[in-house]
Amino acid sequence: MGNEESRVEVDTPPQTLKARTVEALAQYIRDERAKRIVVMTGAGISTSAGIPDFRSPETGLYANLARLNLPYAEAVFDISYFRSNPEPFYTLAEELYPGKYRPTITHSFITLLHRKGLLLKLFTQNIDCLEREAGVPGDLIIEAHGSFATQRCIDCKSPFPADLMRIAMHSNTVPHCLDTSCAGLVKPDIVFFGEQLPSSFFENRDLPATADLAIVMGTSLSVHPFASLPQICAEKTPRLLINSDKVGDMGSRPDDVLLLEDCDSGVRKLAEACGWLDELEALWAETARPDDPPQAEQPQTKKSRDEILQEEVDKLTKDVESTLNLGKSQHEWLENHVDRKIARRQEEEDEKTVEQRENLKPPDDEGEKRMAPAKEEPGLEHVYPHLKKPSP
Ligand code: CNA
Repeated sequence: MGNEESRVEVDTPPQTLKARTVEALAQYIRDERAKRIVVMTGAGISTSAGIPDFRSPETGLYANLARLNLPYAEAVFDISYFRSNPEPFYTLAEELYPGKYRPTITHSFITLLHRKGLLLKLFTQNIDCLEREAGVPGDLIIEAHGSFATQRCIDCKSPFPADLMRIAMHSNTVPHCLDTSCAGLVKPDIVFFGEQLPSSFFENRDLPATADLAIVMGTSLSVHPFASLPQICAEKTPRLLINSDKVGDMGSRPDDVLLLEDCDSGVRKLAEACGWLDELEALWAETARPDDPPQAEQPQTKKSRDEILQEEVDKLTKDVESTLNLGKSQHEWLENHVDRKIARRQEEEDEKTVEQRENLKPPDDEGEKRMAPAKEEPGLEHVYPHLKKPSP
């Protein structure tokens, strides 16, 4: 992982900041010119809490789920696949279920922005609810990909009680609709590929245009429509990226600042430059729980972030393997069966979509769905045309 402040690749000098540096950005904040900050986050802000992201090579969940013979790694969040085989999702869900993890200092940094009256909105793709646990008020959070807060039957859409859901999660069983005439599968209101995003996303998606600073952290900016949010900011609005690598169009504007490093160290740098570091550390200390190892002892474990993540991923992988518990031949049968079923359903849907398009009016924003990003491994592109990489 790099630990560098990267220069942007544009020749135009910054228009709003004095320079494309954290110090210049901190000066902008100290001068009270950033009073409406939008923050956009993804799985990378929670990896230091012990929750693996999707796409980091080696430690990401996709890299590890791929070896489980799922037809393709994203199938675990694919609604069609879930209908046929919900167990892999439930195994993952049990791991991600709120209550197990402590928020990171990056989450606390967002809380600090709120306490200072500077947070306009937090757009998160995360489903772990750690922002809430860190103290960011719910009305300032747009959970673009939903959350574990509520759940319902995927067929009749009846809500399912939270206490029964908790029991199902902890006992590793797949819950079904309480209406016995339906008995459909129950799923937390997490947005799967192919499902619509919550209306709150569409109601607030233009907000970044009114922001005076955008902070993008821990996301590969590869899942649409979330990925286009930073582009909604006005051209002169400074945008800060704190991420292991450069993503999206970040770095292409004159007032973009890139901190290509760990989120936690990045927010500490920014907080220090703003003169807030002690306050931030104190705020984060409030999130410690009695059973967390004392902070002084943490370095003695001598485990790197990657080692901790790898252990977490190995455990998850084992759990999924044992939950699936299918013989090879059963597995092949299931995959073929599911593939054929998905293909048939998709063909029917494609026919309908073509018919609708031919009739027709342009797609409306409200209908926008969470799009699976193009993927590397061979898979179901023939079934899901939207998974195909755009030709160069
Ligand atoms: P992603 O595609 O896995 O990308 C994560 C990005 O963060 C990558 O660019 C990594 O290089 C970077 N990264 C990872 N760790 C760090 C770190 N410590 N410091 C700096 N950068 C880091 O994840 P996205 O959020 O972009 O993808 C969207 C998916 C992931 C959403 O739909 C989420 O629901 C889903 N997800 C959420 C969680 C969670 O809730 N914690 C966990 C795993 C996946």
